[in-house]
Formats: sequence, structure tokens, C-alpha cells
Amino acid sequence: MSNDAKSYYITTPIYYVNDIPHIGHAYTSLACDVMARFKRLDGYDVHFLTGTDEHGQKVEASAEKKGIDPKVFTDEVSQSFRDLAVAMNFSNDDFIRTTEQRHYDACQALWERLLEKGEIYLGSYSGWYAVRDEAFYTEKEVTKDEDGVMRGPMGVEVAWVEEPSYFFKLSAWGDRLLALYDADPDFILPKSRRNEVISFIKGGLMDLSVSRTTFNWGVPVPNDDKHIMYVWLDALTNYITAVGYPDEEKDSYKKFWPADLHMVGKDILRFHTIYWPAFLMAADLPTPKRVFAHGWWTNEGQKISKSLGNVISPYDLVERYGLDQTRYFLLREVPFGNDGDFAHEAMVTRMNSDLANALGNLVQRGLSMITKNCEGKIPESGELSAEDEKLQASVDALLSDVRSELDVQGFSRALERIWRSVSDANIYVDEQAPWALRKTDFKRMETVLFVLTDVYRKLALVLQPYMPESTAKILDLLSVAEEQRSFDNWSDGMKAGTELPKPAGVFPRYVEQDS
Ligand code: ME8
Repeated sequence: MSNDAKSYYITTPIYYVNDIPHIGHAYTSLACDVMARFKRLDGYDVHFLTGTDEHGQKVEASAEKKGIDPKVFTDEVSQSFRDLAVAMNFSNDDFIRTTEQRHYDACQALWERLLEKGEIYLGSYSGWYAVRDEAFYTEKEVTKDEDGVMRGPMGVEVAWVEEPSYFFKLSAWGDRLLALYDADPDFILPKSRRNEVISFIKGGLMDLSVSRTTFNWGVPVPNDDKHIMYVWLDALTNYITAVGYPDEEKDSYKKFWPADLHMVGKDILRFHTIYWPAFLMAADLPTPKRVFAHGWWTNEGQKISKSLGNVISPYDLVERYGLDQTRYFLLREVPFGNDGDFAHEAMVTRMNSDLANALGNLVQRGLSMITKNCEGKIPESGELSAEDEKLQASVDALLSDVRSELDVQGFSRALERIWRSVSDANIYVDEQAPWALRKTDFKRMETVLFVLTDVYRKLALVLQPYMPESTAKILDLLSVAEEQRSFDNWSDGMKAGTELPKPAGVFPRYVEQDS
């Protein structure tokens, strides 16, 4: 038996160390973090992996440019991705580097297995190669621009390469890949990406060059030290290295492989949905359960690039708007899977309307009434009215509704659903007007406030994966004990008489600085 029902293995791409972390990297890892946190609260044993991809021509060239040894260079940049995880409050269980010994062992074991099974042969490669994508392109995929420079499909410069090379028999795997997608329509999400991959395969697959001889920065090919492994074969293998491969008897491997979800950007869809499952099937290893390829962020309508000088630093966002505000915005603003644009104005609107006004005020209004009128203790509930029950029903259904959305990575739809309940609760407060009941029907005011405290608790519980710090503050204000914050505690309810601390604002408003 491999996976037991309650384990969940999720991965980010491992990021190239030729660049400093930016909003795009933060985005992918954030989505994984929300999935990982949700699953943990839902009782799963989660393994959340991220890390850095440290080999290849591009990294070697970046180190050379700086005049330092690639290992020294990769140590530095890899650390900046670890720092990002801390700054963004990511809850990864492991951080893998492809320069680690455990990873060399896994890559070489996989190589030997593919060789043994006759899936790899020695030949020679002549064709186009883009160092920036670390990808090979066919004659059909390249074009000459006005300056005579040859470019690949993503507009990246390609160079003609001719060298001895090992090949993986990818051409033989087309039908089996199509059968794999057929067997599970959710193997590639969103659907549009699935169609893209299927039509690419139907166009015919060629054997894939899987070794290079013109530079050294990579995992040596076993028994042929003139060759190093193609960086994508090396990089993709990280997903099994991290759970213990080549020791297939290891508990972590048995428990977590195959992965439940590889989260990637749309730029690396092919590598994850064609090469990776083909390598695994050829080695007779189980294939991952899902690859989700999300969209691309632009900055105020422009492509993000170092040369345009418009790279968005996640550190700047956190400093300017706040950590949970940034986490919320990134997953709320754009339907997950689509491309998205970062605009300051949109960020401020979300921060002020959704967080400070809608959710922040909702919590603040009820809690400060309890402080002022109920001696700071959760009041007793009287009999519930139809309005109370209607609001409770909207909020009770949240957990299963959010679970269904997140099961297909519907991050923004889940938030929309939560904010429907926030809005229901605000309408309820306006209509019940507990400040007026204070004078006319004190018992009814107590019931309304009692109902509200449980609404706050449930909103905070279900929002924990997105905004861990702010929701912890709300749960503290409700005196919900740390050990009562999992989804097992969903139906616990509130206890009248519980003392509450003095309320404090949780979501500050963004005030425009004078320029
Ligand atoms: O491709 N918008 O690493 P990489 C959204 N090492 N996401 C973005 C983005 C943007 N503007 N820019 C980057 C590699 N990303 C390989 C992966 S995995 C075995 C090896 C995110 O550093 C997105 O997830 O170029 C994209 O797929 C990834 O960063 C590419 O990171």
C-alpha cells in the first residue's frame, strides 16, 4: 500500500537560484501553503515541500558573471528563498536543494533504473537550446527576429547545440500519457491547460536529450563522467528525493508518494505533465495525482522583468500592506489559474473594503458591545429566531463549501464564498441592531451577541490557512484555546460566561501617504 487516506503531499516548483525571489515565486508557494494548512486543520498528515533548483547552464553562467564558484553562489541565493518562506509565513516541512547528496543519490538511482529498462540510449544531439528556459526546441518552434537572432516560442534566445548526448525514449510514451490523462480528468488542472498538453502530444513527441557534455555544473551521469544530467531530469526528481527515494521501503516514501499535487506556473506545464510522468512510468514508479498550472502575474499591466526594472518584491508588499493582507490579496484578486495584474489601487481596495470594513468591523462591533454591556463575558443565548438560524446555516455550510473549492484549488472562489457569509453577518447585525436592543430588549441583545461570537469563531477557523496571524488574533479575542482551532472543533460552539480580552482592531486601514 502506498498513500493512506489521510496523508497529503504537496510541492512547489524548486526555484532557479539565478534570480532573487519575487512575487511570482511567493504566489506559487503561498497557494501551496494555504492547501497545506487547510489539509492539516482537516486532519491530514501533510508534507509540504519547496526548495531550489541549483544546477544547469543558466546558474553556472550567473555564478561566472559574479566571478564566484557556483556552489558559493547557490548557497547564497538558496538562502534567500529560505528567508522568503519565513517572511511569508510558509509552513513547508522540508526545503530541498538539488546540490544535496540525497538528491544526487536519487537522480543516479533513477538514471540507472531507466537505463536498465532500456529507456535511455546514447546518441548525439544537434538542435536548438534556450538557456533561459533550459529547454530544447524543434526547428518548427523557433523563429528569426528582425535582428537575425533565433528565438524560441517564449521569445527567448536559442543557440545551436551539437554534442554527444543520452536520450530518453519519450517518443514511445505519447499514447500512455494520453491514457493517463484520460483515466483522471483532473490530473491536469485547469481544464484549458489539459487541452493544451493533449494537443501538444497529438502533434507527436520526439526523444528527449537528457545529458549535456559542454559544461560541468550538474549531477554526473553514472559510469560516464563526460556527461552531466539534463537539468530538468535532475530537477523533477527532487519530488521523490524528498520523500526518501531510492529507498522505496522508507516510511515517508510509502506514505507520501505519489504526490497529491504539484503546483506550478503555466510556464513549466510541459515538463511536469509530459516529461515527469513519462520518466516515472518508464521507471515503473507511480505518477503524481495532479498538476495544477496557475497563471502569470504582471505589474500594473506590464510583464514583470528585471530589464524593465518592475520586479515586485514580496518583502516590499509585506512591509507596505502587511503580511496577511498580501496573502489575502494574491489569492482573492485573481481566479486561480488565470493571469493576474498587480495594481496598488486594487490592493488598497481589498485591504480596506474586504478586510478592514467588512470583516474587521464585523468582529469589532460585536466584541466591543460585549465588553461594554456584558462585563466582557460571552452572554447567555435565549431562544433563537429565524434570522439567527438563517445566519447560522450560512456560516455552518462554510467548511464543506470551502473544502469543495480547495479540493480543486479554487482559492478565490473559496474566499468569495466566505465573504458571502461575512456579508450575511453584516446584514444581520444591521437588521438586529443590538445597540438598539440594549435599551428595548436586553435578553435579545445577548442572544444576538452570542450568535455573533460563534459566527466570528467559524469565520476565523476557516480563514486560518489564508491569514494565519490575523485569524489567531481573532481566535485569541474569542478565548478559543490553541488546541481547539482545528476543523474537528467546528461544531464546538461558544460557552456563555467565557471571559474575553479587551478587543483590539485586527485589520488596519491603508491610508495613502502624501507624496
Ligand atoms: O522554472 N507569475 O524555476 P523558476 C506567476 N527551476 N508565477 C511566477 C511568475 C509570475 N510572473 N514568475 C515565476 C523553474 N513564477 C524550474 C522549476 S521544478 C522541478 C523546476 C513562479 O525559478 C511559477 O510557479 O523559473 C513558475 O512556474 C516558477 O515561479 C518558475 O520558477
